[in-house]
Amino acid sequence: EKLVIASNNEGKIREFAQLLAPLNLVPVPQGELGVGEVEEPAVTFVENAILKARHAARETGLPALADDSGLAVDALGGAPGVRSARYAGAGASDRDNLDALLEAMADVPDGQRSAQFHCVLVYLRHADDPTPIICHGRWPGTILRAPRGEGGFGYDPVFLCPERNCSASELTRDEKNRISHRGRALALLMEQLRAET
Ligand code: ITT
Repeated sequence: EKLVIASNNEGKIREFAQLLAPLNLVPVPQGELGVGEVEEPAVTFVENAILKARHAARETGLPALADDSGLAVDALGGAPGVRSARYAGAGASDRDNLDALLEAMADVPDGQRSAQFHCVLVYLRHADDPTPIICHGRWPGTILRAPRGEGGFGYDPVFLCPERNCSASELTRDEKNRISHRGRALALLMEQLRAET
């Protein structure tokens, strides 16, 4: 069965392709189906993910999976949070956002640089599904003082992953998927979907 992935973020789409490969579902990025972006005006990951999933399901007539995610830094009161994709302004690149974060944290001492990645996944069986499946994955770590590694996307180069004591960019895609916020949220979603069938 086809499943539309309600995202235009190539990093996320790559991770979903790998995470969903063993399943019966055929994930199709919304861009391939002509679905455009939607505003993400909300203050919660949950609301934004519902908006994205509903838009994609409505446009395609397919079940939809949306991911709203971000990095919450404790020393910054939870910023960039839901604004992670546009921390350095609308249309900012991953690199711009990461530089803005390092600058905002320049004076934050070691020992106070804790942060969490969050991923909220919303699965809609159809556009008007009254009971979406909503799953939340969390990944705690520490913000580095300079980028390390080439892999991943977004803030991965500055996120020190405590499980391996390396940056998220230095993990292989499989390793990251096993422990990340996205991997955890998707494992929870799969449990729920299995319980339904
Ligand atoms: P879509 O809405 O099209 O899915 P987006 O990039 O706008 O793409 P979000 O609003 O959910 O998505 O923003 C998430 C941002 O959080 C993303 O752009 C990254 O900067 C960051 N992020 C999320 N997951 C991440 C991960 O696994 N590694 C590094 N950064 C991540």
